[in-house]
Amino acid sequence: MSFKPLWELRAAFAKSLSTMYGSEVPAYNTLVDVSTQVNKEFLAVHGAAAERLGTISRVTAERHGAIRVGSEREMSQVARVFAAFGMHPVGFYDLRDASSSAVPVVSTAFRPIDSEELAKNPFRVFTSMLAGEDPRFFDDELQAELRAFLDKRELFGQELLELADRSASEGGLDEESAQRLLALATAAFELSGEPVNHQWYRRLEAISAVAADIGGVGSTHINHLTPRVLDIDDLYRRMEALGIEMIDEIQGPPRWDGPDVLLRQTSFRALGEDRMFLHPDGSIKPGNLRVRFGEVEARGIALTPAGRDLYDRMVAETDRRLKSQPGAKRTDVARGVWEENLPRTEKELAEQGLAYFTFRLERDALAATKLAATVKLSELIAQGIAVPEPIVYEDFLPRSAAGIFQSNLTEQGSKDEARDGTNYDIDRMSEIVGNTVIDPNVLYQEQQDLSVAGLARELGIHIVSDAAALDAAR
Ligand code: OOG
Ligand code: NI
Repeated sequence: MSFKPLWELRAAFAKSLSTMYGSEVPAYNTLVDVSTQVNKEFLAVHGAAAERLGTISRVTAERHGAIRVGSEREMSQVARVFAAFGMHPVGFYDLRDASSSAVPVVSTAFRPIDSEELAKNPFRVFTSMLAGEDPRFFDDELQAELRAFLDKRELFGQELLELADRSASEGGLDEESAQRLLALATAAFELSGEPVNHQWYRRLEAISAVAADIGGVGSTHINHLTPRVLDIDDLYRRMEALGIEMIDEIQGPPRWDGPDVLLRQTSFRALGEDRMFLHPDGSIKPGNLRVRFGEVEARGIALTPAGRDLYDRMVAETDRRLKSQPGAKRTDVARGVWEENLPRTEKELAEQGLAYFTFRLERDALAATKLAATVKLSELIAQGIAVPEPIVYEDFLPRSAAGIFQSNLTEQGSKDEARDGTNYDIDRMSEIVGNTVIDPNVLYQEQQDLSVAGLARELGIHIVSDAAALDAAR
């Protein structure tokens, strides 16, 4: 019987969720069709340059999903499910303070971590956990009720968890077990038809719609599944032309004529969906909930911590200018800030250590130079000997994530700012998940270092970073 390795399981899982989500949220299919069309045309116009941040086959199949769970127990279980597909926790996001509305969650993303696995299929799931003990949102009484409600429900059955553990430890599954794993895992993320307890849901909703979506129902569900596009501005226009109302703007960096960095995202608002509600008098009546939406994204180059600092400063500068220019469009203001501050070429980004790259040796440039035994990476780049090839950003942005949550809320909810929040950080999240939550920068840096080491071998020299050269000179 044929054996399915993790990456094949992961690709099949993304596909199976996509089919399921498309049947539940038909506008998602439109989004995927338009994305595919945009990518095809972009490739036709730009040729090989279109594939600098991933091959067209990777990009076409590329999705990220988002789910929300209620408790530490559920978080540790979902981690086991994702491990079955070679998806590991990367990055920590605290959305509680990243938004003006009440978004009481802390998050990580499960994704493949090495470059070959990412190239085969990069499926990732942004996974949020309700911060149910945070007193700014939930008083003692509600905390206890939430705990009791969440302790009783079972999101992932024993058979699913056992199959998942086997897949993770054996690096895949036989065909028959693989089919079973896929069916059970997909079903675990389907919207449940079970009636929603009206009183309980609305009580949580008064505090936070996100809390109600997570803790007000008996199961979890994928709340969006995001395709990747090569030209998000083009996609945005086409969706609006089709009469699908998009949120006001594209989040993240503005469009400009320099390199695309990090992540740009936009979405259409959650659509009203019919759901059945159980009322206190025992009657079951139809109602309507808005929880699931459609998001799309364009990915750029991963930034180093120095590049990320610059990015954060540019965002702050954009905010500052917007305050003094009411009525101006954020993206226009941001473009001006970008043009003043961000290098316009990949080569400069690499030379200044602002973004992550792998490097290709350009032998022609070598002929003109005599290299010393130890050379700074930035010099090799400047001389055109090390040609930078971008490493794509595989992660998320807290501000955009908060914006995505927020754009789908009708009510602000409530938050008691006078109280101290529960402490969560990447280490605490690792304990909860039951595995180390990896710092994404460590992964990008490793990929870059490996490439630089290969280059050094080819050239028979030592290559040092600018920081290391500075240290040595001291
Ligand atoms: C997750 C929102 C974050 C993104 O792309 O930033 C996210 C959620 O709505 O549960 O998916
Ligand atoms: Ni998303």
